[in-house]
Amino acid sequence: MLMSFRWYGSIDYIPLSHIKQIPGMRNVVSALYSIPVGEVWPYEDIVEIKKQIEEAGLLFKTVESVNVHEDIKLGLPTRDRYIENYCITLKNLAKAGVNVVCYNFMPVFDWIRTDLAKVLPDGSTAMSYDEKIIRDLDPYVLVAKMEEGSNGFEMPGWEKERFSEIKRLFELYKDIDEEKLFANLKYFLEGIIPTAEECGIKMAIHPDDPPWSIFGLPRIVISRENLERIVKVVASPCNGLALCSGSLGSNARNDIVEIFRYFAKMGKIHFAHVRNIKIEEPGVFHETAHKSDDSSLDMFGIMKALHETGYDGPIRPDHGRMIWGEQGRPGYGLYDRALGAVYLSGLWDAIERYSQEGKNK
Ligand SMILES: [Mn+2]
Repeated sequence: MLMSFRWYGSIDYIPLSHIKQIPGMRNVVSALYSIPVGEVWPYEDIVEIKKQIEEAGLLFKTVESVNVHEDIKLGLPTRDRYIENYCITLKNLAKAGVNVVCYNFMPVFDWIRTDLAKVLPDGSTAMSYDEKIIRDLDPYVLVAKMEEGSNGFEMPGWEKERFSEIKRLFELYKDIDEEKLFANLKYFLEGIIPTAEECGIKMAIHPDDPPWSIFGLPRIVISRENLERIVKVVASPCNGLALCSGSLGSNARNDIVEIFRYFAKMGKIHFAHVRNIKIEEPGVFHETAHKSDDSSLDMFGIMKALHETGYDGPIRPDHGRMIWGEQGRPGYGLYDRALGAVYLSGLWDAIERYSQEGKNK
């Protein structure tokens, strides 16, 4: 496995030199954050970020994410132009040595939390989600609340200037159900996978977070059945998953260890996000340390499933808590994610060593 760390480029307050000091850290996961969704990522800009990363002694093999333009998810006639741009971006990334590209297919919103700094018993803070807060909320009331700026809602990528666009998108999605969204994903994959094959990029779709419909918007990357349908709809070694334990695992019906084992065996895991969460009740969960004895997910089981199937792709700790007084981007501080990386590496080393000794007996 290739231990990796997400870095937000030059806008990230965490220097690459600190990331390099995390034991076992080899690869940086990043993106060109200043390019508007749908536009081509210029080769020169990709090379520039790669240069920074390599000068810090790290690799740049993994991109998260090349976001998918809303017109593609909506199936609008303008989608062909955006798919064309997406293919050019893939070619530019491949030319710069990137070989895994993560993306998601969530309508309107990326991941959502209802509290960015829930205080845990040990005094650390973590992001949490409570379906009860979202469930009865009219999207228009939500937008008004966000405009007020008076609550802890996190809608990544939605600056105030763009709130009017949310209203427009909700109108457009009125006619899009799960099947239509799936058909639009299929169209997208048929458009980009031949290019991915040609230039040697493994595409990795990230599960929806949380993995269920919100505000009446369809969500499809939510369960083992749906993941299987997605990897089979366009049969190609380049059509795979960014399997994320914390996202899929917030629905207790998703047996995470089993899902990791199943898709690892199929060779469909192109990128692994491994983190823990604690489900308090259905629809209510918070993020935790990666090693958490009272959490809901079996980290050892996940790592063992990856090891057993010879997983050699990128893996990263995912959201961390805020600890030791660190102030920063919720979920993306340095300290707890560094602890997470080392914990995952420790599990991996132990599994590796144990399996070697077993073979030598
Ligand atoms: Mn994730």
